[in-house]
Amino acid sequence: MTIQWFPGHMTVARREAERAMDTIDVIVEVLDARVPEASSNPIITELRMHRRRPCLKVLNKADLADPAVTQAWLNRYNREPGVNAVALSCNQGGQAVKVPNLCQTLAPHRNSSIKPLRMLIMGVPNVGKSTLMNSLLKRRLAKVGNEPAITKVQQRHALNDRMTLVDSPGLLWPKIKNPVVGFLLATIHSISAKVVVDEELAEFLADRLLQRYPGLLAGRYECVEDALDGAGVLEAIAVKRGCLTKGKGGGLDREKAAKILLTEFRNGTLGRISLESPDTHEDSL
Ligand SMILES: Nc1nc2c(ncn2[C@@H]2O[C@H](COP(=O)(O)OP(=O)(O)O)[C@@H](O)[C@H]2O)c(=O)[nH]1
Ligand SMILES: [Mg+2]
Repeated sequence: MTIQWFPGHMTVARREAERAMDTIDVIVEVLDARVPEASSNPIITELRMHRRRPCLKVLNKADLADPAVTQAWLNRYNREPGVNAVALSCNQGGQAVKVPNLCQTLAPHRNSSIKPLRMLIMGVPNVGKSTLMNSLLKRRLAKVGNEPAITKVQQRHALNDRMTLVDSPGLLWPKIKNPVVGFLLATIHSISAKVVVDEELAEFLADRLLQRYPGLLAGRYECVEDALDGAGVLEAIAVKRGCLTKGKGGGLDREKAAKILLTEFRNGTLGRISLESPDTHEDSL
């Protein structure tokens, strides 16, 4: 699977991001803590390196990720020059308030009303950029939704008299060559369901879960002994949850089972799960 697309607003978003970087001091790159590397957009890295902008990596949705793995990612990112990393759940009361101070340490010279600290929020779709923005501004400005690409315009807001924030639309890169990265992005709903088939995606997820968290699968779906691969896991879910296709002698409804697995992963019902670790991650190019 090579995911290739050129939706107009993504191209525009890249150009706008490039321009926005000229007039900001720190990039706040929002990542999904369950897949921090797959949700790192190589275009953002390229643009910030080129413009020499420091970066705060926010590993968001940390409530859904495996805490030990998240810590390993933080250690790794905090070793990179010009980078700070923090794990957060932006949707939980007040956690986001740490963000401006962490940005300030990356650009200590920008701390007055004449030279305010200018922060730019970036990231792929659905990682929680609008949620972070709203939490910092303590009001509902940006639309929040568990669907890709809801934010479409760039907006600048004053946080206080020494700090400003710019929101930017979800930015993906035009050609995702590594199929695993494509699947990981679809798993966190960064790529829309129209591009990837649920059944194929759920099978990929089940395979990964068998490798990384077999105990969670066994506990929830009682499926480890007879399910040795992803397809087997989906069948076991279909049996356990009574997913049957309509009609005479109805067979197992694998699509319904796929949706159950995806939903229970995405909303955390299955447990706290990280789909990649610093020593096993995929190359996002
Ligand atoms: N569990 C969890 N969900 C979150 C968190 N932050 C955001 N979300 C949810 O993730 C979805 C996408 O958030 P949104 O802010 O619209 O993402 P954006 O596309 O990057 O702007 C929404 O359903 C949010 O409620 C978090 O820290 N934990
Ligand atoms: Mg948004």
